[in-house]
Amino acid sequence: MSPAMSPPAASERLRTVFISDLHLGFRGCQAAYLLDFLTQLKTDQLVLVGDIIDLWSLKRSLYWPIAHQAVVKQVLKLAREGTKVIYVPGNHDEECRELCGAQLADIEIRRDYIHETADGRRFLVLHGDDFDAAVTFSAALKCLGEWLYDGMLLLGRGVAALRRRLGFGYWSLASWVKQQVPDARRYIDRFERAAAHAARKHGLDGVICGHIHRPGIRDIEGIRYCNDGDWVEHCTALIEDRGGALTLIEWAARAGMPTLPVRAGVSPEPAAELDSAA
Ligand SMILES: [Mn+2]
Repeated sequence: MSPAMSPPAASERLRTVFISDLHLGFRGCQAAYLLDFLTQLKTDQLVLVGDIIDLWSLKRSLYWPIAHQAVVKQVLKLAREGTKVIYVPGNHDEECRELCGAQLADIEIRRDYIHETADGRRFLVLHGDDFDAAVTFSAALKCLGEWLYDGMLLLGRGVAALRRRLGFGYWSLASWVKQQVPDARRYIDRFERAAAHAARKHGLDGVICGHIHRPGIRDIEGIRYCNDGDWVEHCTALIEDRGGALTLIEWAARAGMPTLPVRAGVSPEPAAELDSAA
């Protein structure tokens, strides 16, 4: 884990936590890590940045194990106990966008919103599928990508189990493969630039999003780009401390669980990702 990702002390109450791409209802969701994270979480605000419940996957096949239900219950418990919870639906849960503006069980549902940090910086917060149009790929490639991605996640689980048995750290096959694909690198770079551009257009200091399953914080022509990652491959959250500093934490490493080669923190390099399952 790089110094940029060092989490604050466990006793410190955070100001804001951003998580996205939980994909509850999808087999790839790392619900055990997620539940562990949410159970220990102490924060004034929790922002759910989309793809929380994977309705696409649930429509294909109903999958709702007890661990996924426990995650939902824990979020509701946090809301009940005083954490301000804001839910910004993504594309996999876009049906929930019809509820934007509503308040359900202490959870505020928003299409997007502007977050002001403790040190006065203003960030556009949205899931990120809004930028898909700016990074067009053919439908065929998208379809193939999605199919490969699902397969890779399953294969990756086998590899991960083997690595655990051999005493190696957690490692994402899907994430590694995607980094090797030049097209995916170009895709992510275009996505990040489109996101930064949207923030600039609104006269803001930065953007906070998810969607591409690629955690990272970087500056793009003076705009702070933050991606909180996902809970399918990376198990990451973007956190704001009491002073307004934004950092990424990788929960698998924090929890003392085997770690993965995350290239997070401030990364000067464009990252790699297919948007298929994003
Ligand atoms: Mn998405």
